[in-house]
Amino acid sequence: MDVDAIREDFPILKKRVHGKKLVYLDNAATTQKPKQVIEAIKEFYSDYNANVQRGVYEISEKATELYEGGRESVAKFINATSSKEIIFVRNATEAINLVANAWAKKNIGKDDEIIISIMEHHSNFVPWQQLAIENNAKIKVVGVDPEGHFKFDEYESLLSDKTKLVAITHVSNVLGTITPVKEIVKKAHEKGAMTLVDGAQSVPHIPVDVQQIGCDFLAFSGHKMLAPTGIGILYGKKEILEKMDPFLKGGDMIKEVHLDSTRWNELPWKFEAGTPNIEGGITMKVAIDYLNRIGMPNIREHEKKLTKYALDAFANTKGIDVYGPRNVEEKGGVVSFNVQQIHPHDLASILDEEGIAIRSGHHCAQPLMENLGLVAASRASFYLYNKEEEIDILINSLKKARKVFRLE
Ligand code: C6P
Repeated sequence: MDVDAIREDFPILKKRVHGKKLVYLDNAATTQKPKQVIEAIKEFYSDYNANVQRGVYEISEKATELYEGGRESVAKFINATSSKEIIFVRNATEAINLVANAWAKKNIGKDDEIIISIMEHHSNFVPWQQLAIENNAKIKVVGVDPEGHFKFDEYESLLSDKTKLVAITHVSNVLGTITPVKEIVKKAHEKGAMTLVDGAQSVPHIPVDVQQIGCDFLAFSGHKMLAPTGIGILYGKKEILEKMDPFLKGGDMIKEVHLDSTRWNELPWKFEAGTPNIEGGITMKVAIDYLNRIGMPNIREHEKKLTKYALDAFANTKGIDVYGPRNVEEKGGVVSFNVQQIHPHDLASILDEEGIAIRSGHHCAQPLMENLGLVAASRASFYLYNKEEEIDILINSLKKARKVFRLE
């Protein structure tokens, strides 16, 4: 991978912050956009901006064709059997809420059980917690071991005939833990339970094949994989989506409307009420083409190298606690840490002065933070354009911060 050449495609990486070169290490929050994506957005608005699925005129037909091309490209990227299985939504959060409202509300009742893990992002936790409260169902939570691995034995012991849904993250946005989703799905299906995989932190970083995993639903966001904000994806197995009623109702999701009845549209449009994020759908293809040109296995290898480099560097720096697995085979490109005696928010401000962007806080995973006995943590997360020298800059700045706080 020619990282220097890749960096040339990302205009923002040339930016200076407080007079320093931007070191962007917050890729789990959102990724930067290559000029190919930025240009494609500009081209849409300059050349063929029109609504989709409606107009019988040239530019609307072009917009529709490219928007649907985006869907095809997503389907291929995750190896869905058909583009009918790809629903465009705003983000991973909306994708999960769609399943909660359009499937779970009807299918999960009193005393039924939903299994999640303690690592879930609030997006894959709050919808299930609230549904359980509304429908008198129960939430069962799989824990992690001291290194942050998913406790598979505990998961097996929680599964029962009452389990109706297993909703699990593929990669933790805090610990970086990669969960054994294929095995998790297999066990859930043996009990007749449905499965949802939160792929927000996996699809952008590791090759993901929904047929191989076998999950019923997969949720992820375009903005974490080079595409713009406001476009997300719900993958669902066709036979399941077909049985589900729509979540949002209005234009586009209908076939026929009469005063006293409505017939729903076919998949996938049944779930896409109203005017969608057209440039988002179109540029999903541009983003995916970019990732495919570099190659997802190469991106994964690159992130493994960076993560190992970061873990070794942290281990060789005084006064730093690191959370999550140490073996990069079991971990995505996410390293959460604390500098002892410095609050993560203070640290993030000091790093900002050095041009370094990291995230600090609870990372929208408060149950996990509580479980780890932490109020907050700092997090560096990597992508295809990051370099080892950026990790050196981070480590040097952490040392500087320790000096500022008179810890060295
Ligand atoms: N995590 C982070 O900094 P949205 O916001 O809908 O695009 O993605 C939600 C989401 C769901 N699951 C996981 C595992 C996630 O990490 C996220 C988003 C960002 O960690 C923003 S809080």
